[in-house]
Amino acid sequence: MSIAAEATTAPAPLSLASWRMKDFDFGEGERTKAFDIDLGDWIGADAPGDIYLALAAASRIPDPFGDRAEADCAWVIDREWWWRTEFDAPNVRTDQRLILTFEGLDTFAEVWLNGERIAASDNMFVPLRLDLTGRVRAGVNGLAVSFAPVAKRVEGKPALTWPFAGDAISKTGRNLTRKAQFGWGWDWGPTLPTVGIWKPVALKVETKASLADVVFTTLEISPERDRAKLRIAVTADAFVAATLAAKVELTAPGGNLSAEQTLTLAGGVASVDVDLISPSLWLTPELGAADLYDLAVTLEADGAAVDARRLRVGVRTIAVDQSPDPDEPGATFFRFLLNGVSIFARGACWIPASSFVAAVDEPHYRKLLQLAAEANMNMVRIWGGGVYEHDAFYDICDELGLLVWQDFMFACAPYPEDDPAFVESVAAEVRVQIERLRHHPSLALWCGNNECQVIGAAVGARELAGDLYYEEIMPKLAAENDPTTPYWQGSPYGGPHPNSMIAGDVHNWTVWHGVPPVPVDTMVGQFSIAPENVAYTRYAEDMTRFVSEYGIQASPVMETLKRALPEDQRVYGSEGLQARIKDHPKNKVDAMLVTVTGLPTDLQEYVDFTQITQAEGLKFGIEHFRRRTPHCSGSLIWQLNDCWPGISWSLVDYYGFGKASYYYVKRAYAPVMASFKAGTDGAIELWMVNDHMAPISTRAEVAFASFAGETHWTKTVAVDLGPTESRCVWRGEAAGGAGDMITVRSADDAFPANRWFFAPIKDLERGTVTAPDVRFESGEDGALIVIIAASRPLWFVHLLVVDEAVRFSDNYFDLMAGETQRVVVTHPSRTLSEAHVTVRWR
Ligand code: BMA
Repeated sequence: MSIAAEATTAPAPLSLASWRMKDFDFGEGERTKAFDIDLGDWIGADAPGDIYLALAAASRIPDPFGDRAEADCAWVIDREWWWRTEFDAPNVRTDQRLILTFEGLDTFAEVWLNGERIAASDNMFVPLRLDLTGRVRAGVNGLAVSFAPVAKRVEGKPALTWPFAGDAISKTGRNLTRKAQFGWGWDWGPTLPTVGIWKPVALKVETKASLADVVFTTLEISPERDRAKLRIAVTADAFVAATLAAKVELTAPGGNLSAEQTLTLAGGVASVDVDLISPSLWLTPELGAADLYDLAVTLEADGAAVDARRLRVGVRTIAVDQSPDPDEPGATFFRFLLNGVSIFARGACWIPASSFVAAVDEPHYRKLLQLAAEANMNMVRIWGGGVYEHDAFYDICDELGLLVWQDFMFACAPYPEDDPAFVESVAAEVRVQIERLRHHPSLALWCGNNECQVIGAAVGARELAGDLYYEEIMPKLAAENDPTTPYWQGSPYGGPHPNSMIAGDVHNWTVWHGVPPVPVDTMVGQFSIAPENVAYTRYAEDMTRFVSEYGIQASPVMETLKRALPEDQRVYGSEGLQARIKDHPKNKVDAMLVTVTGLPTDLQEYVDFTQITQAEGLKFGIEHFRRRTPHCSGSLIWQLNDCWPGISWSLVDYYGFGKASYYYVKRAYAPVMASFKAGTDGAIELWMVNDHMAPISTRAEVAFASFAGETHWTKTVAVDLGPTESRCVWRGEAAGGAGDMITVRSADDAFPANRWFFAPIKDLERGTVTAPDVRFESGEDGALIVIIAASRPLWFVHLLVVDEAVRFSDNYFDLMAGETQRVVVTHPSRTLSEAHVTVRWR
């Protein structure tokens, strides 16, 4: 997405995709008949679309992501907005009806047809379906949607807040609205609460009946995985008496028809069970291919086709094993079983990919999710403060074999339980989202919320306002509408305390925020961020079952700062830079940096030092959590992406540039991974983990060397690992100092190289750093090969290209003395040359 600064010229003709909009004082729109007045000074807006983007395109506001523009946009949310368009009335026979569907209105909306108010909506996550049969007039019809200022709609409602000073919820009342919560500002995002028609609008003439629902379920997969039992259920909504049938066709990945049947619908419903022999299973990448079947359902009324739906579905079962862990008495597992196989979830948390959620399109999703898959991830968690993503998100996850942990959209707040309309609205939202998403094979878990229970416990709330949803409404609706997908009450949740390490999932914010998992006896807002409390080495104390959040903030690459900041603000400590840091205090990162790199003195050092600390810290954490397989069965990093060009915990920035951490994580998430761990009494241990379903046999070459280029000793270790096994494969003595390192590499490319330093980065004794020899060659299909040869060990070697579409076969790596690395640099459409690439190291 890009924001055009110049005003649009001739406005596009009005249609359900192309509207005009204008703002009014609250109530003024109706008084002045906004649905009828001249459109002369109204500005163009797309549906689905966003008010801020339309305003920026018409030069009414600056680019909202530009330097400190957030404040200039603050007026938008307090205005009443009207959107208008026109449509031609289609012909509607007596056995037909005319249905207008708004997939999503954000948020307090009223719909007007030819000047008459016909409907209202107050939950951006619930579609509005209107039957316009008999209500339209011949010829052109005027359609308008008005959006009231959110503050006017929460005015007078009792505030619901956490009992601690500095609580920002009461001020915004965000928790009294069913609207994306992050819009009111988060500790990684600006305050830009959206308004408008954020999802598609469609007008459809239906004949006799329509398909209300198609449900696809994998009921069972045999232990040998050679048979599967499926159920396909169809519900139709008939509005005239007719004989209904549904033609169901299931096509296997190779194109063969696996099942074909015509079902008679009695009372509008029918279902069929299908037994598949030798099914192509849907698997995560380390287990196999994410095979998809094509399900086509055609609804027939009195023998004629009247409606159709196509779904891409996967044959797979998903469950969460919470049985007792025999090796850690008192603890229970929290591990996903995919087709009965226990997997380690390697992934990250997802936040909306733009503050303007309407504008996130398929290519934007694909870019980010592809990056996640390329970083060896098999799960993403959609965090509860954003939105239920557009369909394309889940389609791409289905294709890539990425499991989705789906939070319901509740985050870090109490939610009203005593307002019947609110309760009803939540129930409708939960039902509709379950119905929309349940057929996706990527869907792994429904989760009640983000951090409501844990913050409630931390602030001593005796009864959590919101439990009605997490404990009653959501589990009931999930069991009724999607019984084969597991439900979990919150993230984190489980055990004697919501953030208990002996059960369920944990958010580890010891590192960064200074709040240890259990027991959480620190009040929110009184975090202890002394360097020794937040050091990333404290991940080693975490004996969690499944860590669903942990992270460290870092600056994006310099190119991103250049795009976001005017030249005079590209200075370490500038106001412009500070405005991109949303966590408090603004220098929180310093406590992380002092023990790792020391504090920066300029912007380039700020970029490098924060990126180094994030990368080293996440590597340390991932290695620890994966060594604990199966006692720990998941690592979801906070956070994969960004909603604007800011400074956050993301691995990939708003534009799509990976930080150093992205490449470190990619290596640490390799399905087969080798890591070192300090043993007791000066010993060092080499651990290996295998996430594949098949055993592996390989050789690990271990070397104890110095930065001066000396090799103290080398050793080859033969390694045999079973499926999903983690084990110490070698233990030895390596009394290294600040000038030494121990390295491991695979003799047969079975796992990425790794190393262990014996001192913090800032204390390493590396002697003189000698520049590498860099050569360029052209590779296949326009690729550029960069050959980097080091005569002395080099660290943090990285390649930069000022284009976020560029991919590197590896980046931000180390080189040993005498080592040469060939990096393949590719671009989807450009041929790259030497002039595009900068090579840096430290
Ligand atoms: C967790 C998340 C987010 C937050 C992040 C960093 O609490 O759930 O709410 O942005 O940590 O503080």
